[in-house]
Amino acid sequence: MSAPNKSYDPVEVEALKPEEIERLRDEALAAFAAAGDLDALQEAKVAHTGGTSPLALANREIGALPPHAKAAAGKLVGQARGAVNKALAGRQAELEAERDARVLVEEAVDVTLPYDLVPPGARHPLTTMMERVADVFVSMGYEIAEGPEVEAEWFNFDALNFTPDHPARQMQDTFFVQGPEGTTGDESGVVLRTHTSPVQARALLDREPPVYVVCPGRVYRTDELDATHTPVFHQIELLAVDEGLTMADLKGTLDHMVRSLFGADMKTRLRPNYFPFTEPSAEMDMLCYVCKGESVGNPDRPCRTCSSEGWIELGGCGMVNPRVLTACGVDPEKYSGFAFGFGIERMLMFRHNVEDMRDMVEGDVRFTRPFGMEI
Ligand code: FA5
Repeated sequence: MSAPNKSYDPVEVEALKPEEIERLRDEALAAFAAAGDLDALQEAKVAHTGGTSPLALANREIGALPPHAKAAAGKLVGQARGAVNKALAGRQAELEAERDARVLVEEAVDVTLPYDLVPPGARHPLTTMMERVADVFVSMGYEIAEGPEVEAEWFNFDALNFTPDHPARQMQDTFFVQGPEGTTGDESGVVLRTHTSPVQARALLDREPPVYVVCPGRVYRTDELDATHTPVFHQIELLAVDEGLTMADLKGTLDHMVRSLFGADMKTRLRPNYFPFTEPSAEMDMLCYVCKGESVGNPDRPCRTCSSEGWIELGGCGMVNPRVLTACGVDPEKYSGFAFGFGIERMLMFRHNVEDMRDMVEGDVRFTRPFGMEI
């Protein structure tokens, strides 16, 4: 700001002389007109209307004038600043309109162009689910083991301690593969495997203990296709055989699996059951991952996922029956093992609220698309 204005005359203040104010105004108008784009206009705006611009500084000089001189000086500077702001707004509008018109041309989409009519494929959610489960065990050091879907009856039943008259062997449960001409279906000794457990026997015959394998695969049963059953479905089997394994190792492994797949606060429980190839055997349930058990006895908070039971049945498990170890050439005095197996369709149903298992086999992309395009 200038020194005190002794003559009290704004004309004597250099910055407030009318010709100086006009010059500053014209300079600003010329700068705005010359700005070729919005960035250049922004620079000109700061230079000519900012807090340290010459016109702003001139405006501050008014404060030092005596009262009678302030009005005329204020009018002079105010008119100049008004003209500058008006020119700035006008140029801003012009440049924005130019930019919008340019973007419309540059970014135009030709909606008449042909598009890719065949969308890229993705793996079926059952496959990704099965791999996700297998990955949990691979990361713990387990090896993937596979076996044939057309399986010898010996591996599917005998090696697993199914007695010759076990009901599961009957034609109403098992698909028998046609034998040589003149034999009945169930005399061929060949079946479509009814579970992934025969891979247990194959893995033990192929390897020396310790054995840690996970066996994902397709299995077959003579079940009717309905909302909760399909004649062709998927299971995942786990087998560990080593010295000193106990039910505690089985329980810890199951807990680790459900925590990895459903969250850190998950757990499992075991209920007594019977399988010929495990002794003792158990049915394994996992805590309902939706209500975490809070729906039990709580009518205000019903849970559709577990029908308010708090637990979801997952599959079967147990300690490998010593008879199975013996049939596969493993010394049951030295080694013990645990195994478990469960259905992937069932896991997909409750993990993603799928109400009807038939949707998984009908091949309608409206079912698979919400699962994403995982390749
Ligand atoms: C077995 O198959 C045993 N092998 C599991 C096992 C492995 C027990 C290792 C002990 C040790 P189960 O018959 O209960 O058990 O079948 C296991 C799972 O397969 C069931 O829990 C269910 O989820 C699924 N499942 C059975 N039948 C069908 C079907 N028709 N459609 C879809 N899933 C099915």
